[in-house]
Amino acid sequence: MCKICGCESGQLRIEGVLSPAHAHEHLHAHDHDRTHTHDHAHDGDGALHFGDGAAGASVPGRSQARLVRIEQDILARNDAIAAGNRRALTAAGTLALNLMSSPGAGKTSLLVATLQRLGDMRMAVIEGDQETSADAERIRATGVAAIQVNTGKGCHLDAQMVAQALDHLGLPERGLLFIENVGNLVCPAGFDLGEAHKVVICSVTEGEDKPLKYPGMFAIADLLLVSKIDLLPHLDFDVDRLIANARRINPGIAVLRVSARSGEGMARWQDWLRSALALRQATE
Ligand SMILES: Nc1nc2c(ncn2[C@@H]2O[C@H](COP(=O)(O)OP(=O)(O)OP(=O)(O)O)[C@@H](O)[C@H]2O)c(=O)[nH]1
Ligand SMILES: [Mg+2]
Repeated sequence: MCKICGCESGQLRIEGVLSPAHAHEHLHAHDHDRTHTHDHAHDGDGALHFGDGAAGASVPGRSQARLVRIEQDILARNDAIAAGNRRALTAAGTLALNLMSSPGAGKTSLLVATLQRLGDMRMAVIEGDQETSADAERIRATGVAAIQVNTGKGCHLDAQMVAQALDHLGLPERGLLFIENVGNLVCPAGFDLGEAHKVVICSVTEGEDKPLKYPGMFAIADLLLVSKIDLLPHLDFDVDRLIANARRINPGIAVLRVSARSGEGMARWQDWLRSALALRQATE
């Protein structure tokens, strides 16, 4: 059970080249100061299966006060692990971005187009979805390393999942780490992963009102990518109204308009990424 949003978090699976079936619980103490606990089982097909771990089992019937305390504990624990991730990423000079959107807004398509254009940079991708490795396979087809995290019934990535994924993926030193969160405009906003920037992607087919209806996501994002702008000639969508609504929630949010399909806006997005990475390295 996800204590924050009430969705069920079932078995977590992180793919990779792993040892045969066994299950254990352990504490990782990393030399780069990331420390976390988890329980997981490696299965025969190389996938890594995780139990509820930090979240624990569901607690139906407990008092509201206790639920609030559990939520606070989970978020505090998540924040501590996220801080460890952030320290490791900073030490490696890696710029990590947490890409969030509703399902199908174009996160993976945008990533594929981005990776193809930034071939000179060190990059890696963590893909979050409830099921399938389809998005990680799309990323790997570009030649960039990717690992798929399947959250089962869970609706968001958390910091521990990212820490564990990085154990298998490795950090792209002095490069870019893209984390594609589970498609969901609500719950991913609540979980710090240790990223440098949160990026919200909103496609032009979703309606200009999304920032007002889902303010939490737009409030915490540093950058709004308005995606699929090649479709605008076929729609009534008013991009300026979307941006005005986003800035009612978050006056400082940066905005870029992009199309993975036509390539429009991709140069500015690449510039934004290169500048953010340069800034990160200048402040190391
Ligand atoms: N016209 C147009 N279609 C796009 C664009 N980007 C993505 N799509 C289409 O939108 C659909 C969803 O794209 P994905 O990239 O899989 O979206 P996603 O956000 O990664 O989806 P989830 O991971 O399932 O949440 C696909 O049919 C894409 O072909 C774009 O720039 N223009
Ligand atoms: Mg995707």
